[in-house]
Amino acid sequence: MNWQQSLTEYAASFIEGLACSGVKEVVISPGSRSTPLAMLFVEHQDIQVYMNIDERSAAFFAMGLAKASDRPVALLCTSGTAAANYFPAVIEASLSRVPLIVLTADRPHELRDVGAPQAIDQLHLYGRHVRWFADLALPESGNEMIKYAKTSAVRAASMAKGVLPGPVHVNFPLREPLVPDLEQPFHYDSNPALPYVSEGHLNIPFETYKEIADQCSMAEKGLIVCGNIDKPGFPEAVLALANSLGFPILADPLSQLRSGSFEKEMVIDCYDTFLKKSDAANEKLKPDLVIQFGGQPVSKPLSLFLKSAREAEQLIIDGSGGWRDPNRAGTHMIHCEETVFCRQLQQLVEERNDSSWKKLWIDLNQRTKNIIQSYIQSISDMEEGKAVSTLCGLLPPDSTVYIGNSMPIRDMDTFFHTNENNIRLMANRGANGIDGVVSSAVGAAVHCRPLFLLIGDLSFFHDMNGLLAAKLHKININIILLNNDGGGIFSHLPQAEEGENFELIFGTPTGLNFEHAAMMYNGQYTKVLEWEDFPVAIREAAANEGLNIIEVPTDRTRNLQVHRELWEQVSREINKYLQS
Ligand code: TPP
Repeated sequence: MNWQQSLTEYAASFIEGLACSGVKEVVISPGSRSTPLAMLFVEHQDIQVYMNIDERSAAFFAMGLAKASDRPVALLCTSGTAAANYFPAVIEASLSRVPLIVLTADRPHELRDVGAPQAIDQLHLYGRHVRWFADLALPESGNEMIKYAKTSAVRAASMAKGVLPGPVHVNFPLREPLVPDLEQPFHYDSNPALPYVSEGHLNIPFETYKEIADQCSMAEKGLIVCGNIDKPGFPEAVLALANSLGFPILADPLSQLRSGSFEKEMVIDCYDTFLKKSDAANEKLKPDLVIQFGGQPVSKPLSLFLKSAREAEQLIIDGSGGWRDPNRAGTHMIHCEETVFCRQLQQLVEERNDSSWKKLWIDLNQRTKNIIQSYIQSISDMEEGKAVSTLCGLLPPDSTVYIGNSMPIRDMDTFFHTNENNIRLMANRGANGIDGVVSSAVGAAVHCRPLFLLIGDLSFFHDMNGLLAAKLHKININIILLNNDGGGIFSHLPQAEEGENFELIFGTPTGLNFEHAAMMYNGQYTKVLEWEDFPVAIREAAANEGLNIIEVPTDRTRNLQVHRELWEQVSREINKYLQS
């Protein structure tokens, strides 16, 4: 067997190992050192290739694909700083538990650390942000090496989608010549056989369920808190548990509990607003038992509320065995798959009928929702809260909304209320970066249609390169660009009072004309200047193919004023109600 055949057999075996482990997509950035892998990926019938020139965007795009499909996605780049550009997305994927298989081509060992071109130290490049790292052997022929290549791929995929899903890094040293033999490259695939990986989930002993059921029966003021969690079957399971226990569910927008055809009586969706400004509510609503699922909720008032509930038992359920307790208020860490936990516990708990506790939460929630909705209706000028609230009412059934960080995710928390429309919400809430949001959403849009991206202007600017994937791969995406010309969130922070350098350091207006960006990427562009044009723009965008950008210009000072007025009104009316 000549060198070219050995190289081909080895690299093809690795790719075959990925395909057999359920990898269906790879995002490749161009380069020379990665040649054999790139050329062979394109040859594989079961793997869809997406080219993406900018590695930073490529990695977020891959993360969006993986998040939306719940399958591991592979990434491939050349050696050098290309690999370093994956870093922000690797961090986000690690924290938000998204399976990525990062393949970085590298120089062979004799060309490392000797001043060779495009050679950086790629070993353990992503540090502790990956679940597994391997520096593969150089391609070689022979059954042992083929088995090694295939097994490494199977292992990489299994680590990526394991109990704690996340990114893995496989560094692939390759020696020239790099061009593979494309005559039937995958004819080696049957021999040797692949190892089979059996996967399971975390569970707890029956006695522990019994103890928890007893705790729940004794609790008079129980609550369930659901943060970011997107697992099929979980909404129904947790709602059934909440109904049996009579515990209201404080449901983050990313819990997927606010929208769907299930019964939502127990879902509380306005807690952020009434906990924010009402001491009386915080006092009256103190729980004695809290069961928490999912990532950290967006709402800061909720975190403070849970942090101050020092007397309460706080059970933190994590099916990936993590330690999700930033409030340091957890009294029990329970490593158990969330849906299994709800179903098993529900069988053991006593059914509880109506309680004044449950009524109080539902009542406060409904009153707050009424105030929010009538206040928003009274606004006539272009304002972000109104834009988000109106958008929520216009979304076609079964839409997905990818939500940018900063104010968009907070406004969704305030204005996205329970509905039947089966809307799926996604966001990059691992590291809460304003980077890579466009690319992530474009990646998710491959699997979710229609998809709306709700994003601020700085986050949009930060990842404008991400629009190229939409153009080149003809992906349908509708971007609602909330343009307040700068970072609106900073106006809500104490530094906003600190005078003349605020705009320079925090506001950071760019004055960009985003219509040009839309044109550059062949997108359709609409600027909404009157509310009556907004529904038309959304409807047209949802019906259009390709990239649609709807810009909503707003004013940061006015946005702040509207939010404050709304919170003051809720605070006044809720406090009055609680004192009556
Ligand atoms: N850089 C990264 C990569 N991530 C961050 N979270 C920040 C900086 C800090 N940051 C948080 S919000 C924000 C910045 C710079 C401003 C975002 O502005 P925009 O996207 O326009 O949203 P708005 O605040 O107006 O809602």
